[in-house]
Amino acid sequence: MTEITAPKSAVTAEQFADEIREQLKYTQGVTVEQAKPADVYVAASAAVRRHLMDSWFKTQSDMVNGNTKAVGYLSAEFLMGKQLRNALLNAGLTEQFDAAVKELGFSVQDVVDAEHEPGLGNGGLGRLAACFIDSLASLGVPAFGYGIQYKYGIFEQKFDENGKQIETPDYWLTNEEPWGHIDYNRDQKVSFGGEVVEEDGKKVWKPAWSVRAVPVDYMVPGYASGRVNTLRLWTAKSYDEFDLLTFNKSEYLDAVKPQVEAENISKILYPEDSTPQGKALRLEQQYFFVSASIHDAIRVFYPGQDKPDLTTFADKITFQLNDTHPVIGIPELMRVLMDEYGYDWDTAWTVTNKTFNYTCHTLLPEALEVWPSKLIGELLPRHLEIIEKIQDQFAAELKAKGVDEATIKDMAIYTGDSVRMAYLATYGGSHVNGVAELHSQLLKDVTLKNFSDVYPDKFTNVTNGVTPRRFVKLANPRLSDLITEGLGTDKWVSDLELLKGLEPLAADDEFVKKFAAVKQANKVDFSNYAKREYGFDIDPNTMINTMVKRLHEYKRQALKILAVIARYADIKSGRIAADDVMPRTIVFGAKAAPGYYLAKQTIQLINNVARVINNDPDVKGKLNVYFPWNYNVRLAQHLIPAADLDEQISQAGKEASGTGNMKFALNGAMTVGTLDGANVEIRERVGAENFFLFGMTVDEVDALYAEGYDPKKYYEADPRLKAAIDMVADGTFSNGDKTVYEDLVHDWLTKDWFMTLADFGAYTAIQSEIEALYAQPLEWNRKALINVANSGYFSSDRSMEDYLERIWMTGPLK
Ligand code: Z57
Repeated sequence: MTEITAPKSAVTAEQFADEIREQLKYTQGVTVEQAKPADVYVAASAAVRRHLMDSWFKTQSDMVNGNTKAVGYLSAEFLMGKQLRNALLNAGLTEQFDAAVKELGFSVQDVVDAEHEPGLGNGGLGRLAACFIDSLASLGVPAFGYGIQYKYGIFEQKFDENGKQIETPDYWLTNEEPWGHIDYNRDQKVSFGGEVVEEDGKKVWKPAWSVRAVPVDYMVPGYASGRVNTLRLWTAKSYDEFDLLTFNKSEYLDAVKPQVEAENISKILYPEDSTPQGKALRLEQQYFFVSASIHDAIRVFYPGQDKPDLTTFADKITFQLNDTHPVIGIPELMRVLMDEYGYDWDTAWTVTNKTFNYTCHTLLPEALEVWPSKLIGELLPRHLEIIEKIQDQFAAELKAKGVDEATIKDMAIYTGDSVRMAYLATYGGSHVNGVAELHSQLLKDVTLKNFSDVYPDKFTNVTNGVTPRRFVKLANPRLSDLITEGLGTDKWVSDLELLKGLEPLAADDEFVKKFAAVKQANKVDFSNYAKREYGFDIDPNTMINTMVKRLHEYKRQALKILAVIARYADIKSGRIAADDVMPRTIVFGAKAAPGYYLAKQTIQLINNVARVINNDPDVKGKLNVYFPWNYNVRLAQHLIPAADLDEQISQAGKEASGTGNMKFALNGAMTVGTLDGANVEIRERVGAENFFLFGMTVDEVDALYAEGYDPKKYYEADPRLKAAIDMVADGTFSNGDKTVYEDLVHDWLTKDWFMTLADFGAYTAIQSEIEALYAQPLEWNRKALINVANSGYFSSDRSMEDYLERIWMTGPLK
C-alpha cells in the first residue's frame, strides 16, 4: 500500500468550478462564455488565494502573539516562477482545478500558460531566495521575504538574425496580476538626500526628498504545514502627486516630474548577476526596500506602541542579508534606534549586531559591492556618518586585539573614498556564511581571511538547496509518481532524505527500466514543448546534454562550445566515423548582462555554431545544438526533467555553489563537472563512480596562475583545440567574416582568465567515458537513479534547518 500524505482539500471539483464562476461574475465581470483562458487564470488564482487566507491570518497572529523569533529574508531578488500550480499543490486543489477547468470548457494548459512569470531576479541568488521562503513556510517557520516589486523584471531575451542577444523589457504587470495584494494602508516613508544638522547636541537628518514605499504582499504557502508566510515586495510611489507651484507656472509636464522620479526607484531590476554597476539608482533601491522593511518589522512586532522596547528587537526577528545588496540595513537600524527611538550608540550597536547575519554568494572580488563615499554621503548623509563611526569603533577594536596597522588598513570598512559593504556586513552582524563547503572554506582562507582570523566564530557554512516541491513534484510528475511507488510513500516531498530508500532499487533492473522510461517520456514531452515554443526539432532518442545558467566567463560556456566545435570537426574530417558517434543534442540556455561584451559574443557564437551544425547534412542526427532563448524558471521546469547529462564546468574556485547542479541530479541527470562549489558535495554524496569529474582543482588553478598562465601553450599543444579555435577565427561560424569573433579569440589566446584552454584536454578526454556509459542504458540509468537517491541532502528544507540551527536560533511556530 502506498501512503499518500499530500495536502488535499475537501472542496470538490464542482465546488471549485463554482468558485471560479463566482469570481468571474462578481469580481471580473465576465461570463464563462465570454471568458478567455487569461480570465479563468485570474479567477482560479483568486479562488485558490481565498482558500489560503485563513492559514495566512493564523500564521501572522501566531507569529506576533507567540514567542517564536521570525526570519526576515532581505533580498533584492526573488525569482519566484509561476505561482498558480504551486499554490494549488499547497492548497490541495490540484485535481479539483484540473477537473473544474475542463468542466468550464477550457484547456488546463492554456489557463496555466496565461500566467506571466514574475522574473524578479537574475539567476541563482534570486532563485535561492524563492526556494528558501518556500522551505521556511513548509517547515512552519514564521518568515517574511522582503524585497522590491520591480515593474520590469529580468529582460526578455531574443536573438536577432545574426544570433546576437536582444534585450526587451519584461512587461510582466500589463495584465491583471492576481497574486500580489497592494496594501496602501501599511505604507512607509523612505527619505533621501539633504543634510545632517545638530539640534540640542543631537544629530538630526533633514532629508531633501522622500518616497512612499507601499507593500505588495504575496502569499507563501507551505507544503503540508498549514502555514502561509508573506513575501512583502515594496513598490515606490510619489507623495507629490502633483507639484502645484510648477503647475501654476503652466509647466504642466514638469509638474509630474517628482512623481515620475520617485516611481523610478522600483521601476527596473538591474540585469547584472555577479557584476555590480555602482549606480546611484541601485543604492536608492537598496535603501528603499531595506528601510521600509525595518520599519515594517517594528510596526508588525510592536503593534500600536509609541515607545516600543526595541532592545528586544533581535528576539522578534532576525534579518538575513542576501549578499551585500541589503547591507545598508546595518547603518539604517543604527539610525532608527538612535535618531528615531533615542537609544544610545552602544545599545543600538548591540541590537543591530544581534539582528543581522550575512550570506556571501561569491568569490569574485568584483562582485562584492563597494560604494563611493561621495555617493552615500549625497544620498544618505546620516548613514555615512554612522559608517564612519562604525569604522572608528572597528579600528579601535582591532587595535585592542593586537592587529597590526597594515592589516587594520586592509580591513577598513570605510577607506575615506569608499565603503566596502561585505566588510560592513561581516563586522556589523553576528554570522557570515558561504553557500557550499568549498566556498565557505575559501571565504575564510582568501576573500575574508583577515576577518576570519580575528572573528573565527562568526564564520560558518550553509550549503544551498532547492525546493523539491517546484523542482521535482511540480516539474517532474512522472518521476514523482515513480519515487512514491518505489518508497511506498509520498512523504519524501517534505522529507527529501527519504530518497535514500531508492538506493536498493538501483539493483532492481525492472525498477531501473521504469526510471529510464520516465526519462524517455520526459524527453518526448520536452521535444514537443521545444517544437511548440521555439519551433525546434529535437530528437528525443538522442542524449539530451544541457548547460543552462547565466552567461559568465567563469562558468565557461566557451569550454562547452569549443568542445562541440571540436566534435563537429572530428566528424567532418572523418577522424571519427559518423556511425561511431553517439548522437547528442546539446541545449544551452543563458542570458548575458546587457553590457557584458565577451558574454554577448559567446551567445552569438553558440547561436552560429548551432546554425552551421544543424544545417550540415554530414552530421545530421549525430550532433545538434539548440539555444532556446529567454531561459527562465518556466523553461527550467520543462527542461531539467528531460536532461540526461548536465554541465557544471566552472573553473574550480569560482562558482560559489551552483543550484542548477542540484536540480539536475534530483531529476536523474548525470553531471559532468569540476571540483567546484556544491559539485564537490554532490559527488561526495552520490559517489565518485556516479559523477563525471574532470579538470584542475583549486590548488592547481592557483599554482598555474602563480607560475604564469599562457593559454597559447595549450592552443599550440592540442591540435583539436587549435582546429576548433581556428574555425572560430577563420569565419566558419560567421559566413567567412573573420572580424566577428576576433575579440573573443584574442581573449582566449592571450588572457583566458578562467583557463578554458588549460582544461580543454581533460574535458574532451572524459567524453569517451561518458559515451561508453551512455551506450549501456541500463547502467547509465542505474547511476542516474543513484544520483536521485543520494541528493536528498540538497533540499532547501535542509538548508533552512541548518540556518535555523547555526545562525537564526529559531524554529517552527508552536
Ligand atoms: C548570483 O546569482 C550569485 C552570486 C552573486 O554574488 C550574485 Br550578485 C548573483 C550566485 C552564485 O554565483 C552561485 O554559485 C550560487 O549558487 C547562487 O548565487 C546562490 O547562492
